[in-house]
Amino acid sequence: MTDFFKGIATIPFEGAGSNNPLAFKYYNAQQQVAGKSMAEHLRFAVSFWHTFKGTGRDIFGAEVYDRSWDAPENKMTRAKATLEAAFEFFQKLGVDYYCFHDRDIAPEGETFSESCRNLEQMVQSAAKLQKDTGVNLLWGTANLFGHPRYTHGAATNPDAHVFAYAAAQVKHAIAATKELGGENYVFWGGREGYDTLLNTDMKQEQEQLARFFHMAVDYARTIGFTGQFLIEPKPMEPTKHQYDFDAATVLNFLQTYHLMDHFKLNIEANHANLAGHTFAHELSVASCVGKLGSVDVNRGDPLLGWDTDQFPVDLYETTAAMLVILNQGGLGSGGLNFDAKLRRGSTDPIDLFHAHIGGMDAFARGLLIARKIIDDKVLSGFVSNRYASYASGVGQDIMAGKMNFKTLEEYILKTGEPSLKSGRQEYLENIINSYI
Ligand code: XLS
Ligand code: NI
Ligand code: NI
Repeated sequence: MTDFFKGIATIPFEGAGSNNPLAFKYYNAQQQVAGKSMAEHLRFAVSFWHTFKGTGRDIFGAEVYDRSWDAPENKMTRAKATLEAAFEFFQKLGVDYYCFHDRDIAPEGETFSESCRNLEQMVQSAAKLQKDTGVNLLWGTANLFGHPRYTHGAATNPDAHVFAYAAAQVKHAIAATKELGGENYVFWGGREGYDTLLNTDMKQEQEQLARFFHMAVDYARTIGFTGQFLIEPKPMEPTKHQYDFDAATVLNFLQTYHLMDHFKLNIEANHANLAGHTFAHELSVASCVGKLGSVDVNRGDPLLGWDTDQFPVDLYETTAAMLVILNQGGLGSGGLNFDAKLRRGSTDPIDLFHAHIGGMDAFARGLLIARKIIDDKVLSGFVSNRYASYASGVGQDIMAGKMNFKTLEEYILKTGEPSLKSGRQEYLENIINSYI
């Protein structure tokens, strides 16, 4: 193994009593929880962009991190070193998956062809590292937002030439994902949105986006890529209004443009909050209709209105998320991807370990707590009781389509006023507290 993370060994599980900061207190990969190992339940992935390409740069200031893998002058040598550092990190942390954008692992070239050659070369290196380590690709995606050509969007660009460029780029990104055995391919809307309606034809742009997705589905079929396509909703940033605003918006888009069969959703915690929703709400909207495919785990800051992408630590949040995930029987080919970055002031490579260990422990605890809540039927018992009136009598007839407004009026004339029953929110909150 390489030695980019000097002095850091493989992170062991030591249990809740340990005070070793470089050990898991709750995440025990092999521990069985309801018939599956924790690793199988959680399917953690590390995001290449934040963890290995993050520099600490923000809108007010320059790069702050000094990373040994980022030192080589030559772009491709630097890309190779970064990839090796990444696989050293995955192994030491003990995760089974990672995620990348095409331009994270391979630098943009002078020409389109050179960019493709760079990507192909890095895919070869990644394939070898995957084989040597057993770490796999959870999902691949294309960076359709960083380069100036995408200033006005990629698929939603008013210039068809840019649409074509994006299509050509995604063709290679899907092929790269297939080559590396990626289990999913993600579309996050990047710059697919608008800043002002004064220069924007919203209907035209959404039709372009739909065309783009159909082409992706068709291309995947021609090369035999069988991974799951995912769309990642986000309401704003970088554009003022993104077309993939939230889960409900994306589901409606998929329905409108006949794409429902081909896509699921990748829900991100911080994006949910930016849309004015809780993380659990967005997970539930997707899960309700069988469309929760994967999750980007992170957290925002209630005092900051942007995508701060902090590591998850809140047990109420991880528990609520794991309740949704367990109740739908797991994430299938999806996983929990740490789309999260260090704070600018957390400057050292060791901080990357602290951050991921904390996030993994927070989700391991969420898993254990949610499992117990489900086993004890504390919520499900209450909820099914709350809807019990639909299991028999008039409620059953309503759901079976046997009633109409006229017959229900007759029912009311006979039975009169319904009785008001408490929703017991505080009582339920106290129960959740007692499990955490
Ligand atoms: C940005 C998104 C991005 C996607 C991948 O806010 O979260 O990181 O996950 O393109
Ligand atoms: Ni994000
Ligand atoms: Ni994301």
